[in-house]
This record gives sequence, C-alpha cells and structure tokens, in this order.
Amino acid sequence: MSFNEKFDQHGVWRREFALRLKLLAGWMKDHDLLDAGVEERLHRLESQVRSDKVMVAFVAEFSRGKSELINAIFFAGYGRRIMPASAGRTTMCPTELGYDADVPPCLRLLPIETRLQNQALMEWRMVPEKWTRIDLDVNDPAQLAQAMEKVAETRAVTVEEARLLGFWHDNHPEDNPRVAADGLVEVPKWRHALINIAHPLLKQGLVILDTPGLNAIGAEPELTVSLIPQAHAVVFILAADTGVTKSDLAIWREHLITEGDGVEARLVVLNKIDTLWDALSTPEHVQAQIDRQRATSAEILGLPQSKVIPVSAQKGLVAKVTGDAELLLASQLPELENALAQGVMGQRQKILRAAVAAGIAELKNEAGRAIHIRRRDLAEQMIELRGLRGKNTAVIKHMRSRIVQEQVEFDAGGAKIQAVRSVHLKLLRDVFHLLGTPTLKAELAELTQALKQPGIKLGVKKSYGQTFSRLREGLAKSQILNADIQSMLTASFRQLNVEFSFSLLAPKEPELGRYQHDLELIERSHLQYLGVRNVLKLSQPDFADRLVRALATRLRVVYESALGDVELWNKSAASQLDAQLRERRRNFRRRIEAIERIQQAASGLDERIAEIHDQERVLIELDTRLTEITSHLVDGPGAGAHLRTIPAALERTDSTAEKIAGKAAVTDAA
Ligand SMILES: Nc1nc2c(ncn2[C@@H]2O[C@H](COP(=O)(O)OP(=O)(O)O)[C@@H](O)[C@H]2O)c(=O)[nH]1
Ligand SMILES: [Mg+2]
Repeated sequence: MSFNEKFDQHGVWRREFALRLKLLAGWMKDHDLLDAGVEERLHRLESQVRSDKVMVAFVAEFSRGKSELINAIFFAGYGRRIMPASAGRTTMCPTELGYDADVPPCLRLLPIETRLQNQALMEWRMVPEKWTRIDLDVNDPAQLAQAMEKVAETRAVTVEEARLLGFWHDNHPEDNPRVAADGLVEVPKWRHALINIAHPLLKQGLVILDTPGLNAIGAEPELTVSLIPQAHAVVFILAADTGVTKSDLAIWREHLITEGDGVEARLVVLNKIDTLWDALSTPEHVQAQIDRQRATSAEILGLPQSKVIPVSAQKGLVAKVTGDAELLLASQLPELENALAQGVMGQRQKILRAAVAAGIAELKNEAGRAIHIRRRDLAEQMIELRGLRGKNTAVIKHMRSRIVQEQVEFDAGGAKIQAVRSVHLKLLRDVFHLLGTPTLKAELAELTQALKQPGIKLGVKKSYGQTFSRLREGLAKSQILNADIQSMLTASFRQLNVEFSFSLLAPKEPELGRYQHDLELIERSHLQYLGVRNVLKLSQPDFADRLVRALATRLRVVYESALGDVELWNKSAASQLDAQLRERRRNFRRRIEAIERIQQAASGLDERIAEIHDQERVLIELDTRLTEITSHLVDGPGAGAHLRTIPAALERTDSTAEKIAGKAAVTDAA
C-alpha cells in the first residue's frame, strides 16, 4: 500500500469516527447521559481526531531533490511539477503545504525582513496581514506552478544586511553566500511560505514541509528546534551523484540525529539513482553500484543499510505522469512510499487509536455510572412501594412525610458537598498556577537574561540545564499536588458515598509523566542544535531572543495540554457530584409524586410498580446499547458495516425511554 492510500484510509477512519461520535453525543443527550464531564470528553475526542495533522518534512542540502520528491510522491496527479525543482530554481525558504478550509487557496509569503523583529514564526502566523498573499487557481496547474516559483525568489543585499538577517557569519566564511561584483549578496526574499490548497491528502490533514539547504535551516532556529522535531516523519535526502558531502553530514548531525523515539520517524533517501543507470552496463552491474553507494552512505551516517532507500524522484514523477509502469518500478519510488505508509502512517494511526480508545473507555465508564445510579434508585423505590402493598392510608401518609424528612436532611447535607468542592478548587488553583502561562514566562525570562550576558557562549548549556531542571521540578510538583488532590477526592467521595449512598468514583488523575518526557525531547533538540556550531551565533542578541521565543512557543503547547488534562479531570469529578445530586433530587420528587398518586387512587400503586419495571428494562437496554456503540467506535477503518448498523440502532425509538427522558427534562427545568 502506498503512503497516499494509507493516508486516505486513515482519513476515512477519522471521518467515520467523527460521525459516530456525533451520533453518540446525540444519543446520549436524548437519554440524559450528557453531563458536563462527558460532554467535555466527547468534545476533546472529536477535536483530537478532526484536527489530527500528519507532518512530513523533507530536509537536505540544496539540490538533493526534495522538491522533486514531493512532486513525485504527492503531486503527480496534477500532471506536471508543482514545486519548482529544476536546476537553478530551487526553494529558497521553508515551504509548508497544507489545507485550511477557512482560507481560500493561496500562497502566503512572509518577508525575510521579519527576521529583524523578534516575534517567533508561530506568532507571525497569527498576523495574516504581514504575509504577502497570492491566490491560487487549483484547476490551472500552470498558474499553480508559476505562483510556486515565488518560493525561489531572492534579493540582493549588502553584507551587513545579510549578517543581520542571519545569512552571514564571520566565523564560518565557507558557508557565506558569494559576494557579487557590486558587493551585494543574494539572500532569500521570503522567510517562510504557506501554501493552502485543497489537495485530497492535504484536506485530510497532511502537512508537507519542504526546506531549503543548510544555510537557511541554520538561520531559522524554530525550524530545527520546533518544526522538524515535531514532524511525524522526516525524510533526509542524499544524492547518488554526490554521495555524502560535508554539508550533508552537517545537516544530519545538527538537525536530524535523534535517539530513542525519533529514530522510527527518520527516513533516509538516496535520490537520483538514475544518474547511475548506464545503457552500456548490465542491470546487475548498475544494481551493484547502487548497492555500493547505499552501503557507503549508510556507513557514514551510522545507519544499517536497510535504512537508506534508493530512488529516482525525477524518473518516478515522469513515470507517474506518463503512466509508465516499468519506469516507475525502476525508479523504486513505490518502495519509499511503502516505507512512509507502514512506518509513519502505521505508527501515527496506532498512537491516535490508542488515545481514542482510552478516551472512549472513560466516556463509557462515566455514562455507565449514571445508568447504574438510576437503576439503583429504581430498585430502592421498588422496595419502598412493595412495602406499601395492602397498607392503610395512615401508613402511606407516614411514608410521605418520611420522604419529605429525608429530603430536608439531604438538602441540609449539601454544605458538606459544597465543602468538598471548594477544597478541591482551592487545591487545583495551585496546580493551575504551576502550569500557567505566567509561570512559564517568568522561567523563560530568566533564560533570556542568561543568554544575553556577554561571554555566555560557554555557559549556555548550563543555563538551559538550569531552566529545564526548574521546569521539570515544577511539573513534578504539580504531579505531587495532583496526587494529593486525588487522595483528597478519593477520601471525600468515599465519605459522601457512605453518608448519602452516592456512587462517586474519583476519575483517574492526569498522567503528567509524558510531559516530562516532552520537556526532555525539547531540551535535547535545543542542546543538539546549539552543540555544534550555532552556539557562536548566540553572540548576536537577537538570535538568542529568537531561540528563546521558539522555545517558548513549543513549551506553551506542552503546558497547555498538561493544563487541559488537569481541567478535564477536574470537570469529570465536579460533574459526577452534580449528576448525583441532580439524580437524587429527581428521585425525591419521583417518590413523592408516586405517593401522591397512590393517595389519590387505589390503582396508583400497581401502576407505579409496573412503570418501574418498564423503566428498569429500558435502563438495562440503555446499558447494553452504550456498550455496543462505544465498542463499535474504536473499530478500525473499513468497519463501515458497523457504522451503517449504528444509526439504525440509534433510530430505534423506544417510547418508554423517551417518556423517561422527556419527563426528566421537564422536572429538571422545574
Ligand atoms: N537525475 C536526477 N535529477 C534529479 C532527481 N531529482 C531531482 N533532480 C534534479 O536535481 C535538481 C534539484 O532538485 P530539487 O528538487 O529542486 O532539489 P531541492 O533543492 O532539494 O529541492 C533539479 O535539477 C532536479 O531536476 C533525480 O531523481 N534524478
Ligand atoms: Mg527545493
């Protein structure tokens, strides 16, 4: 299966899932199972699946064939080159291809001069008016390709300007651009490009990042410390005609080597194998030469040979456009696509599905608990009513006043519930403080200060180390606080359960360990980046500033999602309390209503008992369906057959169920 097919399949699964989730939400609402905690969880699941992006980054030195490979893998369907990829017309700025339905098809370009200001790239994304916009006509591949040529534009500037923009380094003269006769040097005109087109794969959440060569990557710290490490797959490209050059190796070492997690997501491609094709040699001889190149490249990069995939992007593109199956096979492009599909997409799917399955399990527990409480209340009422059989009016009247008395006592106990709630909130406030933006800002302000000190270059590792150990400490502290809150909740819930015969169960506390892991990855990517030669760039104050800003935007994402987990946890605890209070109040009302009916008519008792029987049956059915629907939800793609059975199951209306739900809604409003 090719990457495109696998990605498509993933998209189908996501759409089906979103649809099923919507049906589930509607069904839950109809049966009054949608409390605030459940709703929040549904909402998160939906946005997690809907907004799931898969980013594939192509990183290499100039002219290795990144853009050509992108054309061949993703855009062959347009019948021509979309990304400029011909000698002398290379991408000069990082270019992201994606799809955002809120923006018309367009190319947006951020001027290179924005580097002189210190906002992070992430922040520039929020100010669309600073970008130059060119509308794209997706039905006109020629116009599309012509517009894309913009990413190859350059500007001539003085050496001083080039230095300010980050393209000139006195300590690395060999990497500097050539000075023309007029004393000017060529630098990219644009800093970053965003391409928005409704290509089928992009529409489903694929984001492709095409990067220029080493010089431009090095000047944009955010690329190295944020975009590339966060990509789900990074394709590093070598060319068979050049082998591994010094600058290839520099990119590999400074920007791509990762230990642990990242390894699976790295693909190394040996492109341009067609340059080794030779009509005068036997195919075996050519293959032997390709194998030799492959082995040498793998050895230099320190990888097993199997990790280097030989292809010809150019022949692959031509073969796809002309429908030449034999050439496509020879280009070996399908092997690369397969590796992307299995490795990258397979991994991504697994992760997303596991997350979704965990969320659904929690959802089911919470909704299941509500059903359980209702059943228990009915059972108790049943005992109460059976006890009234054959009793005279005085006993019935006494029963009524007992229920009223119970209700009064319950309402008086409400203060205890309030107390639990306010202790909970008070403790949470400390966690919110630890994980909040102001705290993070303060930590990073210290780092900025440290990096700005003259002569800091050697102490930079230490400053990073200190900042990150403080951040880790903060996270660890939040985790301890969370554990305290969890024990408090467990104890108070147990007590409330005894006192009010509730069935509260403290929801699972958030697992902050994975955010510790994120911090480690972020620190490592920064240190690796600074380790080799970029540390010298820190003598430029604005470079240090840009670096910290890049760090801040990445950390903010981590902290926001940690905070989100804590909020969800809090919401499910609070909404359990709310739900049980509400159910109990409703229960009192029902019991009193029942007694009143019995007082009014002799047949009232039997009628009410029959009703409770019906309601019990409905609840049992509700529970079965909840299990059914939630287990279908986590099925794999192509489980469309299940999807079709669900709406039917949901549509099957049950008059008694409706009566209960309807009645509940009315009494709640009262
Ligand atoms: N022979 C050959 N040339 C290729 C291949 N892929 C790319 N090229 C050429 O290499 C040059 C640079 O390609 P491009 O995609 O722009 O490289 P980038 O700078 O890495 O994006 C262009 O002239 C391409 O036509 C290939 O597989 N075989
Ligand atoms: Mg290019």
